[in-house]
Amino acid sequence: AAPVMLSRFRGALVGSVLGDCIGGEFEGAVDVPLDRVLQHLSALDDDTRGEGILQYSDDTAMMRCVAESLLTRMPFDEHDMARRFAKEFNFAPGRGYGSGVIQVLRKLASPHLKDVFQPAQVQFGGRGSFGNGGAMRAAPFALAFRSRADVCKYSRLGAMLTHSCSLGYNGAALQALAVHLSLQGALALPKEFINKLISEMEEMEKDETAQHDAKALNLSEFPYCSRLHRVKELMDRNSVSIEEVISELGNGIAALQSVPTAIFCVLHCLEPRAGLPEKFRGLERTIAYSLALGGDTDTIACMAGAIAGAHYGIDSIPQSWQKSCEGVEEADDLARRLYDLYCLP
Ligand code: 8NA
Ligand code: MG
Ligand code: MG
Repeated sequence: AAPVMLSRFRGALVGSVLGDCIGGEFEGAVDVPLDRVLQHLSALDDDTRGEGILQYSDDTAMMRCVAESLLTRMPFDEHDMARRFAKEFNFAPGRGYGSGVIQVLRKLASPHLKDVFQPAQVQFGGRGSFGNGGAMRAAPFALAFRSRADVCKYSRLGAMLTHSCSLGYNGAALQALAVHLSLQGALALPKEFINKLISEMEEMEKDETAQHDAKALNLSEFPYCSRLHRVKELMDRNSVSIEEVISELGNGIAALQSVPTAIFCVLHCLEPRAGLPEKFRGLERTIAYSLALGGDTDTIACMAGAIAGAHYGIDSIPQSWQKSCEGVEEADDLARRLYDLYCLP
């Protein structure tokens, strides 16, 4: 039976945290043999392992700020969200933030700052960041709003607090939309799921700024749409190698090289896959597969974990995995509170 909506909400935020915590092991690794991934995952089942729980990184730290801000200041309060990002960074600066975003977070801490979008706009010579930091924290927007238009609008604004390049904030909107559609059961029809994302991104990428940024970065005219078309092509193929996924879609810290990749991981793992244990259910397969791609593994697994968690629900996530990761209970609580908000008339 399909999971009920509350289970999907909880699965989305818990799945996101698990991807971050479990994926942290391989962040930045060029080559991650599947054996090592499976070893890492089977250690989660071992109660006697002495390593303690896996810590979350910037991905979860900022996702929690987004959720808390949405819960207290619906629909969106940029000052409140910016303040939470700055406060969290000041409280725990060592969570693996990108080198650029640290400068923005320091400026956001200033009580004299009037325009909270300004620090992000001066990044990278005024071009703004195209990193995946807006997308990695976007899942709560998918839970907070009922309409796709609102999910898009507010996830983009939320990302713009640190990522003013359209590749950065449009990547956040793509991730939020993928989680949103998944919550509604849209992954039952994978082709329609990807087609819907393509048509949403066509609208977004028609925008003058998006066209300008794509040109300035030497990308194709509709960068996300063309990646999503590649996702669709890879979906149609019987066998796809890890190397092909990396070269066609990427595994890097840019949103363009990681959000479509995370979406592909979810779609590819809807069915059992050779090399992955038969006992693995969908979310376990998705996270395992995301790690095997290497690169920005915590963030790709975090984004794929949110989309997959929204599809399979909380009950599909092994208890041993949940117990092994820092911040799972808090994420679960945030998801329940967002669900309560969603149920209000
Ligand atoms: P960000 O905004 O600092 O962007 C990350 C990086 O992307 C920057 O430091 C730059 O190198 C590059 N970049 C972004 N925009 C531009 C641009 N317009 N021109 C040139 N270079 C650019 O941080 P973020 O929040 O987007 O973070 C992205 C990822 O990096 C996250 O996964 C986060 O965890 C972080 N990170 C990655 C690693 C790793 O080894 N892969 C390590 C630590 C942190
Ligand atoms: Mg991280
Ligand atoms: Mg990362």
